[in-house]
Amino acid sequence: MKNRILHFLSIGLFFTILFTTAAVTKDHYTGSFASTHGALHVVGADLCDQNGDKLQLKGISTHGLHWFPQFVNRGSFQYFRDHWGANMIRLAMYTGEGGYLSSQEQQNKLKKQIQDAVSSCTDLGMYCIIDWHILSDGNPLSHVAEARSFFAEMSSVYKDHTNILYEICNEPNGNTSWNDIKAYAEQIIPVIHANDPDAVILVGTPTWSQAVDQAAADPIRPELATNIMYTLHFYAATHKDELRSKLLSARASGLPIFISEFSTCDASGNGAVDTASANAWFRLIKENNLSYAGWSLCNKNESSAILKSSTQNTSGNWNDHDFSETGLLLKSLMTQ
Ligand code: IDC
Repeated sequence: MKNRILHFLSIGLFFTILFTTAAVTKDHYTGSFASTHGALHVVGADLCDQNGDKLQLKGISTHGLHWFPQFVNRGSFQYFRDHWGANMIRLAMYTGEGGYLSSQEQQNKLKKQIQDAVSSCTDLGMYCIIDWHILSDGNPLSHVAEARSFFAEMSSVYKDHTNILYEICNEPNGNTSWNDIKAYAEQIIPVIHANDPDAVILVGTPTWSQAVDQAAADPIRPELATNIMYTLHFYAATHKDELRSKLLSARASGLPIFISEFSTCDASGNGAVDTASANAWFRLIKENNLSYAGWSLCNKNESSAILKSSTQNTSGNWNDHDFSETGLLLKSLMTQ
């Protein structure tokens, strides 16, 4: 009898050791950044982790998911995590320009891409922004019904994920006023928070997400504003001291700001890289512990492309010489 008990105990011990070892191996393999930091919260003007400690998300933005899907894969994300210290990927899903709103088939394709990219991020222990990338459709109210159903679906699928952030309108532009954006956000925020009450939501601001002063003067009403941040985007060769001051005063007034897109060249995504202005932005980002995503993960022949146009590998088997000037500047920001 005693021998049989000992026998069972040793089998038990064997399996405990086996499973513990497997768990440790898997944890190491997948990375544990996002599970260690867990659900994010906005406290005052800062992004904080589940323990209330300030957290900076540092990431790469994809180019349009429908234009450069080949770079949106696990190996590529892992490269940025392992070599540049990225802890987040932003998935730019254009709504116009042949993107999500163009056909049912395109919607299905893009949703499948998001699903795959989210599971890669989750496996890699990275945070992930799902970006409703309005651009030529300048006013988010023009497709509010489609946005509602998209975010209802996403937040229901990902309600148990703590690594997803929702960016509800990339860059409102044209005649879109802050009131329009607020009217839109006040419809979309409750849809997401109904499924996932703590989700962090990024709200665009007027003039291609630059007018954070307007948001600071008239923020989203407090009962809806839990875990809301406001986006500021910059292109270093176009946007300089004036926008930097705008950011600093909005932040000083308590507005939580997230730089969900930026690059080093001009606002067309092309033209000369402005290293001096980029470095001035990087100092500001560092001093204020701001979260950011660099535009963009592709090898298009334009200066904002992170990879050189001659780089053919798409799956993260890269070296420094595969990256453009923008790519290497972004690396310097992430690794400094
Ligand atoms: C640009 C891409 C470019 C593409 C164009 C489509 O870099 O390859 O042809 O969109 O209109 C933004 C936008 C972002 C732009 C980028 C550069 O969020 O979609 O990407 N930019 O123009 N805001 C400021 C600059």
